[in-house]
Amino acid sequence: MYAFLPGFEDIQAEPPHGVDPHLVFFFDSGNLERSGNAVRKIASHATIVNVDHHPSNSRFGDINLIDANASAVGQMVMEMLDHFGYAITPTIAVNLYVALLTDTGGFRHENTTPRALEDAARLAHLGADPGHIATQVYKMRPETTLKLNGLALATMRVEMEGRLAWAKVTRRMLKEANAAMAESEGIIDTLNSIAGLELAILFKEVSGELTKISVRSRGGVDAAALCASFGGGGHIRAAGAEIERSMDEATKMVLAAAKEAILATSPQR
Ligand SMILES: [Mn+2]
Repeated sequence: MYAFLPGFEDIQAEPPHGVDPHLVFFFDSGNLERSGNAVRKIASHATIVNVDHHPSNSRFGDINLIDANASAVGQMVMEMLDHFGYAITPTIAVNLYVALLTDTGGFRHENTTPRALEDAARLAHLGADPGHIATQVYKMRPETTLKLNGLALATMRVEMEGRLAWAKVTRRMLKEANAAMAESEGIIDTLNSIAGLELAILFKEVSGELTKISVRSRGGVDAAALCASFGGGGHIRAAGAEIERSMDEATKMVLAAAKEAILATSPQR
């Protein structure tokens, strides 16, 4: 999906062999775990710079730059480039624009602030093409993704008089749709488009003992707090967690906690 980004081919999942970095930057990572396997290869003598906008950031760096008011970490990178006097080239502008576009849900989430739109306009002036980028980001889905969406949405349940909606993605569905789990990314936002909804939850069956959840809140529930009670985190409106339980067990636990959280807030309508 993001292979069109200039420089994408230079990204490596792990540091090259024999390289012992003394300075490591983390971007948009609320905790060390979220950064994957490569983290284990970073020696303890390395200086870690943690650049993030998640309020729940665990401040794992030696230097922590946390701006919860930034809509995207890309904006913080923009500020850093300005501060240190680096020019924003068209290549950089495209990458930063995509950061802003995707972290604001296509300029639709609550974090679509005047500053986000101003930064986006500046990046458009500097060489990012909004129409072209939107096509690359939002209109390049393989058929398998839509097939998986259809299978998952068929499991949708709406409860609590329309306040809560949830659905599942199982390994069986992945097989049937010939899709990868990463293709389930947009399903939670489709759930979250139901009129009057307060909380949307998607359960993803990674294995028999591991279930991932994605949560979106438009009501009084703090999605990050709900996910934190299952070892996860994120933003108030969008959060997630990885739960070392089967799909059935995780579904029961999370739905019970979600209903309790919804009842603890006053109805939105
Ligand atoms: Mn982000």
